[in-house]
Amino acid sequence: MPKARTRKLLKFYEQMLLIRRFEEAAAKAYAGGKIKGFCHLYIGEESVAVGAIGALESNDYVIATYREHGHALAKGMQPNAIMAELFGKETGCSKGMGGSMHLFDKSVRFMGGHGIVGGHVAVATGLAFGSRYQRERAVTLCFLGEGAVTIGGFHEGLSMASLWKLPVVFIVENNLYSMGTPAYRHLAQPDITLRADGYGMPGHRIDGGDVMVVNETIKEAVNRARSDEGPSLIEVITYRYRGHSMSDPAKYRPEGELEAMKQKDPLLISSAQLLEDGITEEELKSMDENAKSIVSEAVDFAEQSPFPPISSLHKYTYVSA
Ligand SMILES: Cc1ncc(C[n+]2csc(CCOP(=O)(O)OP(=O)(O)O)c2C)c(N)n1
Repeated sequence: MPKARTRKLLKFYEQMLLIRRFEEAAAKAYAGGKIKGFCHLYIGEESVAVGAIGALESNDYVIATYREHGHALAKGMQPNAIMAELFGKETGCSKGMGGSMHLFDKSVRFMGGHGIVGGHVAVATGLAFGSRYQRERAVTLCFLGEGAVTIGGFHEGLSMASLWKLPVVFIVENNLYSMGTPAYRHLAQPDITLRADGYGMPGHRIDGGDVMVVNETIKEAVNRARSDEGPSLIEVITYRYRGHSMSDPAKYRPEGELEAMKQKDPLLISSAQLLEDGITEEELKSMDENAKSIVSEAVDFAEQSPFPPISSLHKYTYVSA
C-alpha cells in the first residue's frame, strides 16, 4: 500500500493525464472540423488546476477563464458532457450552445468558463459573498491569466473581497503570454504578487511545475479563506505549449523556448516522483491507457450525439424573437 503522499500524487497524476489526453483529442477533433469557433487548450498547465482544485472540499466553488477544460475536469465534470459541449451537441453541459469557453456545471460547483478577460474576478467575489451570506463555509477558487491583472474587474474584485474578508483565493496562472504579448510588454510591474499588498492580502509566487507544491500552497490559502482570515493572491508560473487558441501558430515565441519548457513538464515531474516512490512504469502506463479510453469514449459520445434542434434557437436567451 503506497504512502498517503504517494496516493495523493497518484490521484493528481491520473487527473493530469486525463486532462492532457482530453486536450490532445480536442486538438485532433478541432483540426478535423468537428469542433468550431474558439478553443483554448491547457496543455502544459495541468498541474495548476489539478493541484489547486485538489486542495478543495466538494462544496467549494471554482470559476475560471475560457481556458477551462482542465479546471472543469479536475472539479469533477463529466468528460462526455464537456466533449459534447465542445462539439456543439445537445448532450453538452451547456446544451451545445456555449462551446469550449462556456463550460458550466452547478452540480459540482463549477461556475464557468468566462470569455471576458478579468470580468469573472468580480463574479468570484460575488460567489464568495454568497457563501458567506448563506453561511455555507465554502471557498471559491478564481483562476485568471496574467493578462487580467490590469483590468478593472481585477481591482474591484480583489479590493472588495479583502475589505469584507471573503473566502476566495485568486490564482493567477502566469503562462508568460497574453495572446501573443509577453508579460514584460504589458506589465509595468512584472511581480504580480506586489499587487496583493495594495489590497491588504498576502501574495505569493510559486513555480507551477510540481503539482504537490501547487497543492500545498493553495491549501494554505484555502484554510486561511475558510477561517475568515480573508483572500490571498497566488501567482503560479506555468507555460502553455499550444498557441493562445487553436487558430494561433504561436510564432512569437523565441526559438527553443517551448522545447526548454517541455523539459519541466508537470507530467514528467510527477511521474519521476512516482517512480522514486516505488510505482512501476507499467502502473503509470496503465493509468495512461485508462485516460485514453475515457477520452476516446467521450469523443464517441460527442460524435454520436445530436446537434440541438433548430426549434431551440431562441431557448435560453433573455429575449425571445
Ligand atoms: C475584456 C477583454 N479584452 C480583450 C479580450 C481578448 N482576449 C481574449 S484572451 C486575451 C488574453 C488573455 O491572456 P491571459 O489573461 O494571460 O490568459 P491566457 O490566455 O494566457 O490563459 C485577450 C486580450 C477579451 N476576451 N476580453
